[in-house]
Amino acid sequence: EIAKLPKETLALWEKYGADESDDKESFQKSFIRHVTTTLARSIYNIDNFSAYQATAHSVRDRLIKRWNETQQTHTEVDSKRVYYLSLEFLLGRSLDNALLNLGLKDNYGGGIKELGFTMEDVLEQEVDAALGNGGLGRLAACYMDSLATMDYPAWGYGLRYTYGIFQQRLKDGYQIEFPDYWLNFDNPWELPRLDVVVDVQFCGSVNRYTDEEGHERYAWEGGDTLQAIAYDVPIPGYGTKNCINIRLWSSKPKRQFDLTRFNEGQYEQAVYEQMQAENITAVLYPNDNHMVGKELRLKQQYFWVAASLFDIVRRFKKSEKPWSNFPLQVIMDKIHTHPTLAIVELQRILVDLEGIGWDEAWAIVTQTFAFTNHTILPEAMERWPVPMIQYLLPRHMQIIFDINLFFLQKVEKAIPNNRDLLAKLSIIEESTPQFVRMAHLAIVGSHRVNGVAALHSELIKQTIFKDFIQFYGESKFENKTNGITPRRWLHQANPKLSELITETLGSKNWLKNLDLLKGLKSHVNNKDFRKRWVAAKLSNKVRLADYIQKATGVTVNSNALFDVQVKRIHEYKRQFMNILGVIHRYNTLKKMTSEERACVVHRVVIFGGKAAPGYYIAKLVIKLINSVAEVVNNDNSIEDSLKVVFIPDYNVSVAEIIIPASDISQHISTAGTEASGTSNMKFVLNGGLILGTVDGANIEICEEIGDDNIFMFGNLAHQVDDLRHAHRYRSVPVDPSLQAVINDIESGQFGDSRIFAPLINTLTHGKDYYLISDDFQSYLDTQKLVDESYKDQEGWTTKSIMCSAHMGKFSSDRAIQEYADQIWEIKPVPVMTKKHI
Ligand code: GLG
Repeated sequence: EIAKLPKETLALWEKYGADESDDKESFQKSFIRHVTTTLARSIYNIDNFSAYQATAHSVRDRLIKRWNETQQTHTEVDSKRVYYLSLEFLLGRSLDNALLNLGLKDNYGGGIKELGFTMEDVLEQEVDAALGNGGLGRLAACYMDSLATMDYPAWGYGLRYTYGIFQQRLKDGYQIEFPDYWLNFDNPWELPRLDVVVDVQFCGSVNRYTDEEGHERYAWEGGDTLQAIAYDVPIPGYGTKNCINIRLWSSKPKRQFDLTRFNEGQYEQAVYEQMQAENITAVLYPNDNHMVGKELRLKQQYFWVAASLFDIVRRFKKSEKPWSNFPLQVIMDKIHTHPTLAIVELQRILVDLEGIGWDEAWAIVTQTFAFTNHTILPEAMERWPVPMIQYLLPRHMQIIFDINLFFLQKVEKAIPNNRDLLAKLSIIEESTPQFVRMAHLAIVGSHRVNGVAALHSELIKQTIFKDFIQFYGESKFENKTNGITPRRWLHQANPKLSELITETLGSKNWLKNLDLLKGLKSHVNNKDFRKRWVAAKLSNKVRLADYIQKATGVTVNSNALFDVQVKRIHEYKRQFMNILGVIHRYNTLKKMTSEERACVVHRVVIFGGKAAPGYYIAKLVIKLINSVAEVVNNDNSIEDSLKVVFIPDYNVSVAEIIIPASDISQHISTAGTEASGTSNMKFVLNGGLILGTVDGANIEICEEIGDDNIFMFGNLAHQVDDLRHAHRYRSVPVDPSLQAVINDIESGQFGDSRIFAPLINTLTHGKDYYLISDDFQSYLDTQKLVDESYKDQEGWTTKSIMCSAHMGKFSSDRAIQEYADQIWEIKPVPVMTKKHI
């Protein structure tokens, strides 16, 4: 119960609740206070890690104040909030980001130095919060940064996995996985809200009854109940007092112990139940763009949406507005199909618990949800077996059947006598067993659907969602091109370049309005500016070379062209094509004379990325890269003209080192397969050029920076079907250069060729689904162009500057602004006053 404090205490609250200031001395005081009281250490007993913890706690104190003020303001204003439902938030490290966003970096940096530490060492101590697989999770993190920076009343909802994405190590060139127990030490970036607890029910049965007014109602009864506990993660905006919240749920058993069983001597059984409950949020599924049909995953999804919706509904009910206002107060963006059960859960809350009629409830539900689709790959489309849902969520299954029935009735009415269309649109796939098509449910239950890049948003209308256009028309479907936050991906990751840009443009305003980068164009011929631009890149390359040395033991030359491909390992992303190209390059270099070799551009080819633990072919690609690296790096005959490295355990903080150091990065997915890509944006923003296919956001990047500043190649999306058809039904000869590379591998040049047979097989007997052979020659030709361009260092520098200068569009601020204005219909709520209590 909330205490009713006498008015006289107010003065005390105001006096003592005043902000600690942000100057150097205040930081030092709070640092020492946290060392002695929070950590129970002393000047004689403090290492870099404790220094990190004390610094983090000092920042946390300030964060929490802002967070509190923001929440109070949002409650007072009570305007429409957006809820970003994402199973993944790939935040990476928080300390540096918080220091920069709160404007504390200089004072804290100076302060910590005087205390005997360096900020660099301290920052290095932090473990990444890696609650995501790749692009989807990192996008969520960038969007939260923009939402906070732009003062939007927004919440993120996700799961607090005990184990984030696995740690990748290499053994004999193979990937091996280690658990990422990131909560080993206390996590200063979360606030455990042990008072915010939600019961979540599973299994049980549905009983029909008639209520007092004679209406037929359904009650979901029995089964198991678990508890969701909230952990809040404050997300500070840049240059604003606003600090928003990501609420992550952790699972816990409702009863600590089954006492009867315990008394009966069944101790293990009693503990087992506890373990089961804790299991739900134990681990992030390590699959990217691939669905796994595990029951535990479905349980995670329901656990998360049930707890989140309970919370959201509770917040709405506080305002005592009528239910019809719900969509005016709440918009939920479903990130991919993962939270689709939220549609069903909200309908259940409204109909079963609140007693609202079906149609009225359904109108509220559809107005409340928007759906962002992040992939077109069929293997990523979620489908859940009907019997599994029926068992875990019996009432939800009934509701899904009803939603489907009413939807198909509408279709039948609008387009009569088209059974084929009904079957195609149905939420239920009539197989044995039946399946629920989550994407269909997501479309039917949302008022808006969008893709994440122009091409992707077009393709979903032409392929996976084609049949829905017949019924809904085009207007329900639209595009919102992804974006990235310039605060983390330039300002934080590339301080030298950021400083140069700020100096050149005369202010830091570009960090909040990325279009201002255009101002760099008028400096492109300024000698001093160009010199500093090149120097920044070189120092980033030296920093990466040091990292590579430490992480892999390979020495690379910072003056060579750094050629990077870092992202999840996936056949559609074609790291395989890259390494096949490397083999081609290597054997070409070997055939050259020393004089000839003296004229070629030296290259360091850098790979990084994790493969899903069960993805055999992707793991074999890693092995091939490492086997090639082993041979190439130890071959003195090519005189350092080529080095190949695989950087292990690619994650957000490693990306922050790699991206600013790239000369060229590869985004070479088979056309039409990469929904957007976001690392492409990060590289170009940092003045790195890209070599890419006509796919995802590459296309829009090209439009912005101009085709002189990008290397594009390969077949186009609309050609892919025909090419695949040709591979399937005619025997298409393998491209001759590719065949030569295959022969090299098969000759044993890179070790036992039998190891790589399954990989080669995907090209030869396996119908080359990702069209490596079709694109190979144009890939090699374009690589040659890259080399030629790089020889002209002045020309390259101009391109590099022009690249950054034209990247304004790809700020996540632009993306968020579009979502806010066009889909979510929300307005900023800035925290104006300085409150302390
Ligand atoms: C997806 C896609 C990426 C996309 C990202 C964010 O594969 O192309 O950039 O989401 O929208 N599943 C993903 O990671």
